[in-house]
Amino acid sequence: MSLRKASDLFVECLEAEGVRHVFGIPGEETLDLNESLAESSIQFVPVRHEQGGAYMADVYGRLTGRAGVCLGTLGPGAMNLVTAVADAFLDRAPLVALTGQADLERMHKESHQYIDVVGVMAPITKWNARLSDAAIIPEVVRKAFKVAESEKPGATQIELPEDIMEMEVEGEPLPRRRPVLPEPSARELLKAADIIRGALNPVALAGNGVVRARASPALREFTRQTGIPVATTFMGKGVVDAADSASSLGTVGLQAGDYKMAGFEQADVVLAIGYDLVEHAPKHWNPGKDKQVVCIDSVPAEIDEYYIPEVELVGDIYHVLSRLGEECRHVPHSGGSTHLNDVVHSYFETAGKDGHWPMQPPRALWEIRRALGRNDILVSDVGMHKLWIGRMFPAYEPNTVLIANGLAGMGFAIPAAIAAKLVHPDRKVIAVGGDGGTLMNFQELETAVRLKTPFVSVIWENRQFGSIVWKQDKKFGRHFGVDFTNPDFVKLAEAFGMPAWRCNGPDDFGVTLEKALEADLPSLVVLPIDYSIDVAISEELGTETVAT
Ligand SMILES: Cc1ncc(C[n+]2csc(CCOP(=O)(O)OP(=O)(O)O)c2C)c(N)n1
Repeated sequence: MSLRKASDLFVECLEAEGVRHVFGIPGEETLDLNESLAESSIQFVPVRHEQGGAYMADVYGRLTGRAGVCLGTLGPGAMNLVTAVADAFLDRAPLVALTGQADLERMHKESHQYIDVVGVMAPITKWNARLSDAAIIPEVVRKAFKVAESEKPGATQIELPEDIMEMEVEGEPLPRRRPVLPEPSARELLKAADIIRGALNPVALAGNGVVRARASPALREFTRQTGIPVATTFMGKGVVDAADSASSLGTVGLQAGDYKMAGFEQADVVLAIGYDLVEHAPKHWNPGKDKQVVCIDSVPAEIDEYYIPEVELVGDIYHVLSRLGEECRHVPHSGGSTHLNDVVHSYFETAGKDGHWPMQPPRALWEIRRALGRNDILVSDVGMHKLWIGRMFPAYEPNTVLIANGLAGMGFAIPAAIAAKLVHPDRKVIAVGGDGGTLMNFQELETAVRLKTPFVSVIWENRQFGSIVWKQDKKFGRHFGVDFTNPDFVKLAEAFGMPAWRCNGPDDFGVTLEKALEADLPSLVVLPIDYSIDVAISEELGTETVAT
């Protein structure tokens, strides 16, 4: 073991974890770390706001299953990370946040830029720690990655005091090991199979856990074997093929009415598979607390009075579904209703001919679907457009529609699209945002141009915080504090060195998208949007119960 600088050993530990990128902004207190990164195999990606870097790490983690890494300096840099670290925490994305810190000897007193960052981050991370001694670097790094990547994944944070990082130390990285998962006993499995075989109207609700476990093939096989159809949450989109109407009941989670229309009201047994309650509470689909719930997940179920499983099959979701499918070959009944899918798809399928201008969401989604292949990626920001995408956009494969549905913070889409393109350079990527959320992290378009990650940022422009207008109008019959003006987005994008277009009529959008997707640079398309039909579709489908 050779003596070297602590920051060098720290970076060696990151390399041993397979880290390829660190997204962030350096500071005076992270000088040694950045110097060590400069000599490493890791690409340091300077971003334009730490929040953007943390969202990139978050989505890198979602798509690869390996923790994405972001960096902020002490005080202000760390504070700028907070929103996106919280997003990774609630959306179960593996992420390791690195933050600089003052020397140990000035932390006990009033001191320039000193904030108790470990204290601030504690409630939004699964685990975090100060590197209080250079000798613990290998353990702390291994633990940060192990905890972030183990089910249910999420954010961890390591604080790096400046004086520790410049010390001399001996040590070696600890070896990586695959996270361990338990396995349900044969008794539990038979109990679940008995409940499912005895059900008159069984349905399945599949969430993000299926995506994380790469268990979509096992779920599709299970559905084929048993005939039990699947509704997905917003983050579960694509785990069953939306075009396979026999197995797919559509995407639920906008409102309680969605579940009724997908057949949950009649269901006596619900299989909750990789379902995270953070997306939409179980009281929306089990209001009478009368369903028998079979929970298939990677950790024991959360406590909720509307969610008391009869049996919990805890383990690797892929493996559990395969075993359960074997036990459930002869399920006499299957439940579910195609009504939700029928209503939503009838809007979608006729939308290609819709000539409204400004464009209404179904036509916009129809054009995007047409422009993308089945493995290409649509990223949604947060707002009214997310509700439309979540419910109406057909997804055929997991991780092809990226939605932040736990914390649901605006500003997600542009940095997320950059990370998606870094992970999948061969796929087309479109990011849809409102004119509110897009401007929150617009600055990362400079990062995208610099990295040459070509994706298309589509702004649905209505000069309002659309989803808040919608809710205020419903609750109070008027809206307030939600109107704004916009910069000329085309000129703004051009100033970033990107091609950009504004659509001036309904037939412009499809043609412009095709052109934009051909570009080898990031590009931007402004689409004037008209949200007025949303009320009609909501009335038909019931009252909304989601917070955007
Ligand atoms: C960071 C953050 N701030 C506030 C909110 C609350 N919020 C949810 S949607 C929304 C409005 C979104 O407006 P816009 O981005 O223009 O999209 P639209 O609803 O018009 O599609 C707001 C303010 C949030 N989710 N995240």
